[in-house]
Amino acid sequence: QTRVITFGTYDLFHIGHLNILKRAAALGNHLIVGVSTDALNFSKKGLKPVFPQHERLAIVEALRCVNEAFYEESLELKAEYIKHYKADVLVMGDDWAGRFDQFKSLCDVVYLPRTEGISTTDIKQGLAIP
Ligand code: C2G
Repeated sequence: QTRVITFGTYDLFHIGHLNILKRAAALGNHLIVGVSTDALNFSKKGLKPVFPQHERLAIVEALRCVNEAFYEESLELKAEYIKHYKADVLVMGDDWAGRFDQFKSLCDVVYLPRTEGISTTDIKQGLAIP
């Protein structure tokens, strides 16, 4: 049993989100996803996601490649989440490359390349959502 954990906001869920979750799932046999809360996003970016946390969580946990999903309440709790969910591998997109190396004492840390040409920010700009 290899348990994989990853984190994200997954706002305006798009193909880049699906790609990284499928690739994360393929690194083990149980995928756990921390979905950041509206409050965490607001504190991080000063912006509320377009979709509220219960909808973002519902979409992520309904995916066939996802076994469990939970709310990521704070960036400071990563070690706690890794231990609580007994994760063997932490996966993040390479926009975070190097930023989670401190967890290498707890689990493997893998950065996967992002999907080119799509982002929540671009989608919002294309739709003229502020
Ligand atoms: N992603 C990707 N390709 C894209 C867009 C996003 O592979 N074109 C990946 C990101 O690298 C990340 C995941 O999808 O691993 C979720 O992306 P976001 O929702 O933007 O998550 P973020 O706001 O970076 O939150 O604790 C860490 C944070 O919660 C991460």
